[in-house]
Parts: sequence; structure tokens; C-alpha cells
Amino acid sequence: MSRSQVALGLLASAALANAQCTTETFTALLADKAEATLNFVEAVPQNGSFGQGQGNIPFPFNATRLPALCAVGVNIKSSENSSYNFGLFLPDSTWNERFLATGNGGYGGGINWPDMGAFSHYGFATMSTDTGHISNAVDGTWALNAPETVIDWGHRAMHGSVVLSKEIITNYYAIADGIKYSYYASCSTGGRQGLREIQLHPESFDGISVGAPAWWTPHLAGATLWQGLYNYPESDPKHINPALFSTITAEMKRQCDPQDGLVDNIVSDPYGCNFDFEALLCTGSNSTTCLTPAQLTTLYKFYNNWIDTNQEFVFPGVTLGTDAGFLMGSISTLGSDFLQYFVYNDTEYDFTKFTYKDLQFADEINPGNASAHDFDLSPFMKRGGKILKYHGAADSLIPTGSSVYFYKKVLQTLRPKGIDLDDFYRFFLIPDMGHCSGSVTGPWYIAAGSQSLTGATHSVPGYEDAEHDVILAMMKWVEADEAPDRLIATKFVNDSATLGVQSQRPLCVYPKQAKYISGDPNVPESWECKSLY
Ligand SMILES: *[C@@H]1O[C@H](CO)[C@@H](O)[C@H](O)[C@H]1NC(C)=O
Ligand SMILES: *[C@@H]1O[C@H](CO)[C@@H](O)[C@H](O)[C@H]1NC(C)=O
Ligand SMILES: *[C@@H]1O[C@H](CO)[C@@H](O)[C@H](O)[C@H]1NC(C)=O
Ligand SMILES: *[C@@H]1O[C@H](CO)[C@@H](O)[C@H](O)[C@H]1NC(C)=O
Ligand SMILES: *[C@@H]1O[C@H](CO)[C@@H](O)[C@H](O)[C@H]1NC(C)=O
Ligand SMILES: *[C@@H]1O[C@H](CO)[C@@H](O)[C@H](O)[C@H]1NC(C)=O
Ligand SMILES: *[C@@H]1O[C@H](CO)[C@@H](O)[C@H](O)[C@H]1NC(C)=O
Ligand SMILES: [Ca+2]
Repeated sequence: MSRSQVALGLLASAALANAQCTTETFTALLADKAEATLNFVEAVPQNGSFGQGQGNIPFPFNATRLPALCAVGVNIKSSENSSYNFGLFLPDSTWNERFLATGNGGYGGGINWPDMGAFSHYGFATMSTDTGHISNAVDGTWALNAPETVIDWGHRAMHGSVVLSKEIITNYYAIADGIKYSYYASCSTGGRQGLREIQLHPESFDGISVGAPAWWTPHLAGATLWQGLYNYPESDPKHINPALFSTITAEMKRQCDPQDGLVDNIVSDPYGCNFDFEALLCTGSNSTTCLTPAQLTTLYKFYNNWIDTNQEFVFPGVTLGTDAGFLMGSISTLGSDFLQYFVYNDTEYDFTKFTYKDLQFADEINPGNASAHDFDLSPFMKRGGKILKYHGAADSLIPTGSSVYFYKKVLQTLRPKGIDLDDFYRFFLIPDMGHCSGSVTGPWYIAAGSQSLTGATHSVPGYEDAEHDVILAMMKWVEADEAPDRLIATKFVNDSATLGVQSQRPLCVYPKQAKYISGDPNVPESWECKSLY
């Protein structure tokens, strides 16, 4: 829609768009949308809460301590027999004239009110969609013989929700210039959704903050399944009991921690570590805190890339120092459900027979066109879009290397076109952070999607600026054209805002790394972003 079209739309609807949080207002705003149905409108007072209770399986708790806002639910029919819902939080007097959309996790279906709530504190009008189904994050059974719902999950629900949200927001607030900037922030499947949206619809956002994206859908699911299958059954001599990973991780820390230049119980440079796997070998017959040669082959597989037929790179292994036992309690449905319900549509499909051929077949089908593997991001760059991407360097759910691989593929696609990635796409590894959030010792908090801190509503308490808060960094890059050369991650004592800061450390623009210089390692001044060569 051009500026003049937006302005005309505003003139036409100005009479009804006086920001009244009522059913009448939104019924009128949706009057000409045959596919849209208003689910509810609720005015939430200052410090109020909002949610959908247990019915919203992935987000069964309410967003609390909200600014005064209008909560709206809309349903959109996406085909003859499918539909999706999205929710809006529209701040009252605190609206910052900006829009921010957020995403989901795993195969989960549900409106992400908690993240919408956090981001509404900045003043954004926020949106999240349930992607067309209700389920928890590790449940993919809803996809069985439901191609339309899979398309909604893949990309259609996000895009349709973004487009209609922008229209609703523009008319609801009736501000002459409309929405000033549009943003996206989310992690995991939310990261995939953000990348997929800018690949298919570069105009949707001015900036996106994406973490640990589950971007390579068939390969991620296939690798997750393969990892479980390789480690099972338990009777197999190469099986590693998940409990043994604490020993394994401790040995990785022992060897790799000092190799990054500072003994701090953090493996800051897993890719730079020379690791002696054989140090874990049992010397006698007692194997409770050591590995047999057969188990060592399993370990090699988990911590190295999966390469298959014709030396093809299939998927990265996890980084050294990551506790791969996390997924090893059983064979994860994050892998098997994909093959059974998205690819083969067959509850009888025997996933224990899974091979690389099945993954190649899954690639061909690419259910719901969900995989975010279009590496030419130049249309997004050309419209001025900015990407701030981050990934925990100790992610056991979505291996860190999948983000490194994506970055390199984009680099290989765009550098020959004369494009410098630093101009629009900056990538930060967060040492010791697991999936999207959390580290026992390392600074990890940057106020991103799916990150929460006890006692804080949003941002980095005491450090609400573009250096410490990835959302503010994104806004500064987009709106003031000042790119972040680094971010500073924070570790609060016991991850509680009220207990104060334990340590802070810079995160560097990939491939640079934070190197310890001198002084107190818990303050960012003691570190420098350095090129490795
Ligand atoms: C805000 O609401 C919470 C409950 O969600 C309550 O504990 C707190 O006292 C309230 N704060 C104010 C300032 O009203
Ligand atoms: C959550 O929010 C809903 C809708 O505002 C409300 O009906 C419900 O009572 C809230 N639940 C809790 C536990 O606060
Ligand atoms: C929708 O209809 C198509 C065509 O009849 C069918 O294949 C599909 O299972 C139906 N349901 C969904 C959710 O796609
Ligand atoms: C399973 O259904 C999807 C649509 O949901 C379709 O694309 C795919 O080809 C089907 N798989 C097989 C093996 O028929
Ligand atoms: C094996 O080693 C563990 C830890 O060192 C010890 O607790 C256990 O008693 C040993 N078991 C046997 C059978 O020696
Ligand atoms: C899937 O997305 C690609 C772009 O990544 C597009 O070219 C293609 O037409 C889409 N296919 C379907 C079936 O929607
Ligand atoms: C942090 O948590 C630990 C373990 O629960 C506890 O022992 C410690 O007292 C807590 N620290 C503070 C400052 O509350
Ligand atoms: Ca270290």
C-alpha cells in the first residue's frame, strides 16, 4: 500500500477511528474484511493482566503488569477449511507509533501474549498469531492430513496477521502518518517465522531481531530424529545415558575453558577448542564416569557435523561444552512427528527406519513451504531492512552451527553481488547461552524475545539503552542508522532483576569475538571485540 492509499484509508475511516477500545470500533474496522471475524475486545487497565488461560496450551499463563491497553482477538479464514487467530495489544496513551510482531516455539500453536506484553512496555502495538492450531511445542500431530494448517504454520498465518494488524493499527489510532516503523522479535520457531517473512515479504518489517532460528525445517527435524535414533535402544553398547553428559560437559569445560584466554567456567570459543575426546575413555572396567570406545563413536557424531551421501553437509552437531543429554532422554517428537505427520501423513510410518533418503524426501516436500532457506536477502536489504541475529553458543536444541551455516550461506550469496553483510545483517554468538535464554555463569540477557528476567517487565533494568537491549539496538539501527558494533549481555544474580548485576560482557559482531584484556572480567571494559586473524 502506498502512502497516499494509507492516507485515503485514514480519511475514510477517521470518523470511527477514535481509539475507543470497544467491540463496535473493531467490528467497524473489519467491516469490509469478509475473511476476518472479531473474537473479542477487552480494555486492560494499567498494571492489569491478560491471557486465555489453560486453553492456550503453550502460553497458559497471563501477561501481567501491562500498560493500559486494548486487547483484541481476530480470526482469519485462510482456506475453505482452515483459519488462524491473532492477538493484538494496543497501548492507550503510551503508543510509540510503532508495530512489533512476535512468534512461536517448536510446533506450538497459541498466541504469545507474554512476549507481546513485554514488548508493549516499550510502547509498541504488538501482535502474535497462533499459526492456525493449538498445541504444545513438541506436538506435531495436528499436521496429519492438514495441508492448509501446515501452510498457515509455515508462513501464511504470520503474513496475513502482519498485513491485517498494520491496517487495524493505522485506523485504530488514526494518526495521519500511520505506523512509523514495523519490527519483529522472536526466537526459535519464532526466529524461523521472522526470517521466512522477510524472505517472502521483504516489505513487512523495517527491522527484525531473531534468535536461534529453527530455519532449516526438514534438516533440523531430521537431525533431531537421527540423533535420538543413533543413541537408542538403551541396550546398544554405543548408547550414552543422558546422565553421563554432565561428566562429558565437565571434561569439555575443563579442556576448552582456558583455551579462550580466560578460566571463567565459560567456553567462549567452542570452535577454537582443540578437544581430546579420548580423555573421556574408561581406563578400567568401571564406566559410570567415563566412556567406552563404542560410546565415544556416539559422542563424535553428536559433536561433529552430519555429512552424508556425496559429502553433503546435512546438519551441524552441537558445540563443544553443550550438554547434548538435554534431548537424549528419549527419541524426541520434534523429529519423529515431522516425518510422521508433516511428510508422510502416516501414523504407521516407522521412524526407526529413518535414513538420509527420508530427509531428502522431506526436503522435496518442504511441508508448508516453511523452511527459511532463501539466502538471497538482498530484497530486504534494499528496502532498508536490518537483521540482528543471535544464537546461544551452547544450544542443545537447535545447534549453534545452524545459525553459523545460515550466515555463511547468505554471505556466499551476497558478497559476489558486492553486498557487505555488516551493512544490514549482524550476527552475535552468546557464549554459554542455551536455547534462546539462560546460562548458569555467563552473561546472556539482552531483553530479546523468549527471554525473561524475574522481577522485570521488559528491557534491561538499569541499562535501558541500545547497547544492552537488542530491541533498542534494532530501533537505533533502523531509525538513526547507527549499527551496533557490539551488544552487552548481562547476567543478573540468580537471573533476578532485583538482586543486581553479577557480570556483563560484550557480544561481538560475528566473526569477531570478545577477548579478555585485563581487569575485572565481570565488567565489559575488560573485554575487546577482536578479529581472530
Ligand atoms: C500491579 O499488579 C501486581 C499483581 O499483578 C501487584 O502485585 C502490584 O502491587 C501492582 N502494582 C501497582 C503499582 O499497582
Ligand atoms: C487471565 O486473563 C483473563 C482475561 O483477561 C482473565 O479472565 C483471567 O481471570 C486471568 N487469569 C488469571 C489467573 O489471572
Ligand atoms: C482441507 O481440505 C483438503 C481438500 O479436501 C484436505 O486435503 C485437507 O485435509 C483439509 N483440511 C486441512 C486442515 O487442510
Ligand atoms: C503428505 O501431505 C502433504 C500435504 O500436507 C503433501 O505435500 C505430501 O506430498 C504428502 N506426503 C505423501 C508421502 O504423500
Ligand atoms: C565406579 O566409579 C564410581 C565413581 O568413581 C564409584 O562411585 C563406584 O563405586 C564405582 N563402581 C564400581 C563397581 O567400582
Ligand atoms: C515456496 O516459496 C518459494 C520461495 O521461497 C516460492 O518460490 C514458491 O512458489 C513457494 N511454493 C509454494 C508451493 O507456495
Ligand atoms: C541465589 O540462589 C541460590 C540457590 O538457590 C541461593 O543459595 C542464594 O542465596 C541466592 N542468592 C541471592 C542473593 O538471593
Ligand atoms: Ca573461558
